Amino acid sequence: MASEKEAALEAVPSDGPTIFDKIIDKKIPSSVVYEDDQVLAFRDIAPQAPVHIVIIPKVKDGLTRLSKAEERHVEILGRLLYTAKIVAKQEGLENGFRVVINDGPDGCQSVYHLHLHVIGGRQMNWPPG
Ligand code: TR5
Repeated sequence: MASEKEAALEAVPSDGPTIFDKIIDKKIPSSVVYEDDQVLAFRDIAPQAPVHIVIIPKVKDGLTRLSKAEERHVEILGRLLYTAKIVAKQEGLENGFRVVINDGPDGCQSVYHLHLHVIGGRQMNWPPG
């Protein structure tokens, strides 16, 4: 199986359905940590830290990637970021955490359904790779 980095390098930007649609529809299992009518947060299948959660909008509405965001997306973008705070608190990340959005090939994005990564539970490094 390809590593996540390899998957990202091979991923072709697309507007079509992704694996996240199946996770939203519960057609494939995921470890959900938070859900409301607009967003879903679940544990990353290939965690990069003790805590690694992916937060997605339930309705993609053209938001394949951050660079496709338009004015109409402002509310859901705020909701996603606020959910990062909720999830980090739930996970006990009082000492801090990192929020990441990978955009496009250069950003190492592998799934073309906008998502935030909440990563924590260990000391992060800077700059990122
Ligand atoms: O590389 P980007 O930023 O696009 O992030 C996509 C993330 O989705 C990666 O960190 C993957 O590890 C994660 N991912 C991929 C799959 C998956 C998942 N997280 C939870 N469950 C998953 N399933 C069931 N299938 C995946 N292909």
